[in-house]
Amino acid sequence: MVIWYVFLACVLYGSECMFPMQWRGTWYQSRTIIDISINSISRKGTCLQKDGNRFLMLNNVSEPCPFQGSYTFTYANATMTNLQCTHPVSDIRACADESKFKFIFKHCPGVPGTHDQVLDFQCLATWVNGEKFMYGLFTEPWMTQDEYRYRCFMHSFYGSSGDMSMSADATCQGLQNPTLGAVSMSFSRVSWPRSTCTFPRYLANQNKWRDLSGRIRLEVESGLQVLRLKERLPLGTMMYKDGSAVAVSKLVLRCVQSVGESISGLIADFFIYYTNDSCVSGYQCLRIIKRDENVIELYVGDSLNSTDANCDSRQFEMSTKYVMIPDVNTSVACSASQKGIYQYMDKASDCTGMVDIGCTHADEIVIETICPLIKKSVSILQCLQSWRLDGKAFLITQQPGQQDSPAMCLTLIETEFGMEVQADNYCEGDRWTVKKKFLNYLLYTPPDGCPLKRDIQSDQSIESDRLQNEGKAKGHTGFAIQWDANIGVILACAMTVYCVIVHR
Ligand SMILES: *[C@@H]1O[C@H](CO)[C@@H](O)[C@H](O)[C@H]1NC(C)=O
Ligand SMILES: *[C@@H]1O[C@H](CO)[C@@H](O)[C@H](O)[C@H]1NC(C)=O
Ligand SMILES: *[C@@H]1O[C@H](CO)[C@@H](O)[C@H](O)[C@H]1NC(C)=O
Ligand SMILES: *[C@@H]1O[C@H](CO)[C@@H](O)[C@H](O)[C@H]1NC(C)=O
Ligand SMILES: CC(=O)N[C@H]1CO[C@H](CO)[C@@H](O)[C@@H]1O
Repeated sequence: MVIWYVFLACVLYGSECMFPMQWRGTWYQSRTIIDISINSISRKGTCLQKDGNRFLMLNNVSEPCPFQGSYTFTYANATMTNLQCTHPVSDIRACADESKFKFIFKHCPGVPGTHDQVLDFQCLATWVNGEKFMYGLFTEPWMTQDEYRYRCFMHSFYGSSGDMSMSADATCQGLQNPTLGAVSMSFSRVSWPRSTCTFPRYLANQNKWRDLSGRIRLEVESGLQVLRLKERLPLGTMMYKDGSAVAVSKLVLRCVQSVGESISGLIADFFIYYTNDSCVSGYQCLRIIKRDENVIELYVGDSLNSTDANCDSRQFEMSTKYVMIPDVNTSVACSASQKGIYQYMDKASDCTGMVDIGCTHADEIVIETICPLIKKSVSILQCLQSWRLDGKAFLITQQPGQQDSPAMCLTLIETEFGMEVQADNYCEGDRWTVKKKFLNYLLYTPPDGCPLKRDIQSDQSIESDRLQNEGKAKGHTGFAIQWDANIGVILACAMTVYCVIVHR
């Protein structure tokens, strides 16, 4: 994950990092413009170290740390004394993001140079040059000067213990071996809780999953004992070389114990050990519901103040819910719903129009909207998943050609008035708890399937003429619309529904 533009020496010698005067300015390089300032090059990063004519460039993008997990450690601050700070012991806490951890240094009474301090650390590079090195920065906001933030480490981890020495400044000078540096630390690993379970096998049918917002990714580690929820950085913040967005771990979930009865294999509850983005670890409950082969719901419960594997429904009342689908770039036929061209009424506005499900393209829904004041608009949705459950059809849809964009879940329910269509983010269109609905339509009459040959242009004008000429709205508690004989007379009570436009 590192992009080092390194013309570099592995062992670094400190010197002021400035580019030669004749380099500075704006340059034209293979059809792009690059700016070179006193110490940075656009698109490459900031100069960290200079060694003769070689420059070590730092880019924001980080690298997994060479050791993972949580440790306790004792340390000596050689700038002050050779005494070890052993009581109390200090800690290294794991964070969800493998490129970060948290140092918790403790003050030992009577040992000079020891202080209570909590320091977040980020690994930027690792290399081997005889000894193993790690380079990174303390990300505490109050540390403003780079000389204090950047440090070099020499480390040696073996089994459940290890040694690491830290440099006195931002260079790697003065590190002699993993037990001899300005600060030297001696580690003991804190093991993860013992696991007696694996997550459901179908999670591994897909390499990666995404949620409907498009921001959250789920990665399943081989062995099915660890799940990683990653959040995609806002577009443009950081990109990999291939142009895909960078996602950072927000939450790591380790299976500890399977709990409760699995209802027909569709609902599974787990007692898990989590590590979150604030480098806090603890226990919580996780419910995984399989809605379809390629559609799962995750309910992540609150942190538990207990190590008892007790996950009843109460643990999920306040939980965070994610609907996940495979993170792939393919669409499916919108087959859960009957194909056809339907007339519709928008229950949240005065707009009406036509919905073409699967006629133009099997994997597409085309919505043509006519509103009193605005001229006709057409929107296209592509089906990513399509399934039926309890007589309802569910379609997860997205605008075509935008893989990372938010997806909507359409719920289609047959009623005596027609087919209710609602859209939301959680496939809860059939539940009363839904707060945000993106659309709420009533579709009329079973269609005659798809026309054999559909000329969209002429169809559009015929349909829109008919809507304008023959559609008559009458007042009723809500309102009722009378259509021509082909369609039949259908009454619809409009409910009070509000429509929230997708934000973010
Ligand atoms: C080591 O001692 C120096 C001088 O007191 C102090 O500035 C530094 O923070 C100490 N290092 C650690 C890791 O406590
Ligand atoms: C991590 O978990 C702790 C304990 O539950 C919580 O207080 C904290 O807000 C969590 N951090 C994040 C970023 O979710
Ligand atoms: C959590 O557990 C600790 C130790 O048993 C107890 O002291 C604390 O009061 C508990 N906190 C809550 C919110 O239950
Ligand atoms: C996804 O599919 C679209 C259209 O087929 C294509 O243009 C795009 O490059 C694909 N994206 C990825 C990441 O494969
Ligand atoms: C601050 C900085 O140098 N950011 C760069 C990190 O790397 C990406 C990809 O190479 C660049 O696009 C950023 O400008």
